[in-house]
Amino acid sequence: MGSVFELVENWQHFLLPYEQAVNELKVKLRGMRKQFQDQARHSPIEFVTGRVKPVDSIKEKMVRRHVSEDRLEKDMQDIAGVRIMCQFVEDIYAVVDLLRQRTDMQILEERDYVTNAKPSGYRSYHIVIEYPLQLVTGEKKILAEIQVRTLAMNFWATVEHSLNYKYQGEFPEELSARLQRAGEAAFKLDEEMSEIREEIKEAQSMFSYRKKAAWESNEKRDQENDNDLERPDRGGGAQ
Ligand code: 0O2
Ligand code: 0O2
Repeated sequence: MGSVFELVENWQHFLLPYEQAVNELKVKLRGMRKQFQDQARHSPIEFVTGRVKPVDSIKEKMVRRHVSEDRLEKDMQDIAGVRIMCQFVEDIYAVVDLLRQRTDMQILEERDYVTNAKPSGYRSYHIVIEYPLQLVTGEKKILAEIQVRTLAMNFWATVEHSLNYKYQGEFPEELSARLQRAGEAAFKLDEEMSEIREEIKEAQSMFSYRKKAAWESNEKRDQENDNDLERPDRGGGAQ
């Protein structure tokens, strides 16, 4: 087995397929949102982000999890990571169902930290997929992790992640208890929002219908103006 430092020389080469996978997945998942919007339906996907794990984080996790270089592709499931943010807890499960139906990826594992929060207070739904990439050298299947969470869960996780960075995971007890309470409060907010979600969804679909109608009428007006300018008696047409 080569050392981590031998692999470092080739990080760029090693990570290239992961970059492609993250980009492709972002396009596909954002496309799902567009399709819902196009049909003036509530989208269970609010927004999508993604990243390739930074090399330093990969190296740190290799040491912490005793992952050898030759097992890296198989044992580190989140080198390619995509995150889907949703408005409501119910949307998380709708997204998971949509992902289960796809034929361009295969779900290998699911971890429901939405119902079963981690001891830290962390909530999210994790899915590990095998994703086939078309490379010039042929097909290559790689692992990727999709995290699905509400906006409130994302807010909590983002803040906790920064604090974790500051304290290197060694939180003072008081802070840790506060974070757990904040996690519970965020989940309470999600539950409250779920209670009124039908009303919110109805309002949003009225709003998006009006936006679409206004956009279409602007398009039509622009088209008519363009046609007018093309007419010779209006100074347009071939000169
Ligand atoms: P740090 O240190 O985490 O702040 P776009 O142009 O919108 O297509 P872009 O600008 O490349 O995409 O970034 P995007 O998709 O908005 O997401 C980048 C940031 O989101 C990363 O920040 C991560 O924090 C976070 N992120 C998104 N998805 C994941 C994921 O699946 N797992 C993890 N761990 N983080 C994710 P940085 O740049 O890495 O910096
Ligand atoms: P990053 O790129 O900094 O986000 P492990 O990684 O060993 O903890 P495992 O089994 O590989 O665990 O995967 P798990 O627990 O399903 O998911 C790990 C990822 O979930 C983390 O990635 C975080 O993105 C997120 N996560 C899990 N627990 C917490 C938590 O308590 N707080 C926050 N903010 N995020 C959490 P990494 O490896 O930390 O990398």
